[in-house]
Amino acid sequence: MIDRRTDTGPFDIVGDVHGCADELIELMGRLGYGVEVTGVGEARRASVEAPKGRRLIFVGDLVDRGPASPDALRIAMGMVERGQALCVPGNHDARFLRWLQGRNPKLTHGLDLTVAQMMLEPPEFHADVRAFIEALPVHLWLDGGGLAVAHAGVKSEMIGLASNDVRQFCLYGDTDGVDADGLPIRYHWAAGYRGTEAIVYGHTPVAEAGWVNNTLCIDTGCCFGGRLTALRWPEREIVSVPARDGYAARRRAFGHPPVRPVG
Ligand SMILES: [Mn+2]
Repeated sequence: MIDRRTDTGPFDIVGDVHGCADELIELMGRLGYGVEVTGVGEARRASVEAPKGRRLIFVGDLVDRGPASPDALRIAMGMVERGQALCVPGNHDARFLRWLQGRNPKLTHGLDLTVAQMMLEPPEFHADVRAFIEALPVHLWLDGGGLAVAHAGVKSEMIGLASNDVRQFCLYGDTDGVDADGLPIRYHWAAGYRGTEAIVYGHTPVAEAGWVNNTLCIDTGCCFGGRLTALRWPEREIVSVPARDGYAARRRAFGHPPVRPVG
């Protein structure tokens, strides 16, 4: 469900986890959540005790690049199931879903690692993950309409809608073809944002989470050796923990992409 305007939170919105389960557990601890992941194989479970009244929101990209995508999924899935969290899909989750559906996406950009980790997991877990990602809303509209959460961002006029165009923007942001290295050319949609809704998103690793026109990117590149960051809402307090390792090589420098050329 995209339209959750009647849900006023408070929320703790967490950036791109990318399989960094240890850092997620540490960050959640800083936010007041107690997390325990125990058991092996089919018996492996994540249990979470949330601070009273608060819920987590994941901005997506739970998987790829990091060392423990199945545990990151386990924590998020269990919390969503118990009503402790909301979650939107990231582009990496969408590509991983294609693999779960047997559609053979290229095993690039860290999906190779996720697949290797998933091969050690039982078939029931594969089915649960597939159903989980398939059911995620493309973005969330919250807190009286004053807050939207989307993986790569969302335009003001798209909020509350779920067309293909909206879905594409929420997963990939403002893009236009690919560059010489085969990476999508991205533009800084937030630079032109004039909406009244605060938009919290991830997708683009930045060195520091900072507000731009009522938008906040909270992907601080944990899987690349940066930090895992959360925004407490409505307090607007930023909390982050450092990565314990550089799990993946950066292919571009941290920071917002260029503004789309006019014309
Ligand atoms: Mn990402």
